[in-house]
Amino acid sequence: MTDIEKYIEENKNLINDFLKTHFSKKAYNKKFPHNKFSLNDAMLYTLATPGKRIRPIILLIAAESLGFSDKKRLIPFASSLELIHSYSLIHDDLPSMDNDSLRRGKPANHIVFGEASAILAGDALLAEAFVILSDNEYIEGFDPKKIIEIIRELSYTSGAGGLAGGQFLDVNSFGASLGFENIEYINKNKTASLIGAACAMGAILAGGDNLIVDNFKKFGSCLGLAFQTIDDVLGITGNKEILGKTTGIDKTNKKFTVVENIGLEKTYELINEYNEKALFYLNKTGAKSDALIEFTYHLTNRIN
Ligand code: GRG
Repeated sequence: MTDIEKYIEENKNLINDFLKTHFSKKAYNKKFPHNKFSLNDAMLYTLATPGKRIRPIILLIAAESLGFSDKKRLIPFASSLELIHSYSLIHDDLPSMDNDSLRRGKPANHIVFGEASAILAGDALLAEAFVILSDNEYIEGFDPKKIIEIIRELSYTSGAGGLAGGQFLDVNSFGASLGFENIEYINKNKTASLIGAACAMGAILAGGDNLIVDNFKKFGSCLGLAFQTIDDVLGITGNKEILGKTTGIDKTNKKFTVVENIGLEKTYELINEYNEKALFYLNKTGAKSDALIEFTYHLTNRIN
């Protein structure tokens, strides 16, 4: 295992432990005798299934690269990103969106719980992320202004200015042959914005000034563009068992990704360009960036 793989593994466990403990303290498991499952079951079905946890991990590395060493205090904020991400995956798989039946190697949320419950599980995860970000126990000792800043960052990114805005254009473009710039615009919003927010939140919590936060956000956004582009490549060349999700779904949905637009060879060049741009902005943050550089290359070489 490389150093970054060890780091990811250790921190993944901290995030998973936090999520388990947080939800065990909550009373979202109310069900009537005729109910087979609670809302808590539907939320945790997707949230607790092993994912790569890259968004929380990147918040941790960003904060640590600016010298914030009390990692335990960052874990709730980092984990809130995973709730937003899991909600977006649940909604993304719905019949009215990507209509996919496999996620993280298991039947998608709506296949198990039904469409209405899956929508509500997604909604509840979205809201719970902000319950975590404003929880007295977790915010203790942080400057309240910083907490408001991270809440603004994550709420803006989750809404029209990020995930929902990008997804709106995406699902309303099935069958349309979009040019490169429009595809990149969608990717920037639906995927890269959350990775940018993760970096910005880490920098804010570590006390970075506006310029540092802005450069971290740009670093994350470029990294996120590379991440989505790799996802599109894996959607064509990847292995369904390793990916844990359906391959070829974009083709089924008549969704034209960067790969159809510029071809596979140029797509690999584009991924390198995004990474170079990411590292350019990272350099401008002045942070101790070794782990983030390693993380960037780790993501580029991913197979799932
Ligand atoms: C407001 C109704 C409404 C929807 C929310 C659904 C949505 C907006 C946005 C979805 C955007 C989306 C799902 C983008 C795909 C991003 C992506 C590459 C997901 C895969 O992420 P990984 O590889 O997955 O990190 P794991 O399973 O490892 O966590």
